[in-house]
Amino acid sequence: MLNSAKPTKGVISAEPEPITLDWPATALLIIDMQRDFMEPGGFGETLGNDVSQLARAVKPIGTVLTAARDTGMLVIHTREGHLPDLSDAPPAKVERGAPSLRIGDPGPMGRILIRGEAGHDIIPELYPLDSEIVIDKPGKGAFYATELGDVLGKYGIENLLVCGVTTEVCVNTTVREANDRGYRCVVIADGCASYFPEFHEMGLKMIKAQGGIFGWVADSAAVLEAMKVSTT
Ligand code: C5J
Repeated sequence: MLNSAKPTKGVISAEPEPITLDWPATALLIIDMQRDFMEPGGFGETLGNDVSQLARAVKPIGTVLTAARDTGMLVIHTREGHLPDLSDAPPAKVERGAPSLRIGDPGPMGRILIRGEAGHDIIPELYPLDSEIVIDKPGKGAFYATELGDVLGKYGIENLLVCGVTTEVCVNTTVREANDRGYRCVVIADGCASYFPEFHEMGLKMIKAQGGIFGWVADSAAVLEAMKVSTT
């Protein structure tokens, strides 16, 4: 093609500093926007959390997801959960604490945090298209015991726009894993949320501190702006 109208690069106004991304080498990675974390009766609530704290991330993620779909960016969704026989769930995880229901117990949305159950599914507002990739992960990090690294390699991805829940748990763990593997991670601040607002703030600060020790942090508006006005 002689003159593609599609911008290939964009500068995101991020912290600790702006970052230029090559769009064909960038994927949107949406972490664990599952009913089990977002809705009453799921895993998050069994741990004693106020799940309404997470709702604020849905709209910003939706705007970036729409832009990613419009521009043909690779979109990857993750889901935390376990096989029905719990063979991939370490006892140290299942037996921990004193939740109202444990992983694998029957709950109002099916068995808690089990693949294939209603609670394990992604919320309707952000439901993956058939063409999008869904990575099932047994851990907090999206690279541990998954095919994510292979998928990113296959598509030539070097940069990740990361959002989802929760900021300090699965988002942070995944960003740390990705950073060690050489990916540039831009975390979408308002596209992440925590049951603990102070952990959300600190989780973002930990990523962007020390010159961006784990990555960059930007609002969804800055990401959208870069996708729109990027240089060719
Ligand atoms: C948690 C997650 N919080 N997706 N999982 O257990 O952050």
